[in-house]
Amino acid sequence: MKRLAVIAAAILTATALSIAPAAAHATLQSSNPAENSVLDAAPDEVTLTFNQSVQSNFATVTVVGADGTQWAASDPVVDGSTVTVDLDGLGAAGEYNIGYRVVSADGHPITGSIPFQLTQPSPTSAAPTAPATTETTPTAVEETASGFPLWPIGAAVAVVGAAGVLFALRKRSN
Ligand SMILES: [Cu+2]
Repeated sequence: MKRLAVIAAAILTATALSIAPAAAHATLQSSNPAENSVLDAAPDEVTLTFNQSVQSNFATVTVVGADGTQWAASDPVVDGSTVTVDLDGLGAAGEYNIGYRVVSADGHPITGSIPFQLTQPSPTSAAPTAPATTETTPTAVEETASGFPLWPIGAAVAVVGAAGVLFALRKRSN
């Protein structure tokens, strides 16, 4: 009877060990932005947190807008159980989707998607954010509100003025 108990224990242990790897692959625990979250500004980065370390290679993370534009601004960085990708702003307000594929420590690929919403259009760093400088002043001077260019009038005034000066100088030298 004692031998039977030992065999039974051995079988149970073997069964438990053979099941364990199948249950051991990583699963997504949380993310930032969170699934179905509603944001009024683009985050600086997207972070995915798994319940265990994932392999540092083979990770892909995409951040895609409703029009298919890709917004991830870096390769994913794997640090143990977290995977991070930079964002350089987002686009129009609307639906976005974080897609990920990582390989867990047991070799199984883990894929998923995390939708979230942006309520305000996001300026990217490529958009001009600097305050207006004197560079924009000539445009403001040369054009009326309707966009009619005033520079020909300015040029005509300058030509007439120069002619007047030349005439005056010539008259004085005579
Ligand atoms: Cu697995």
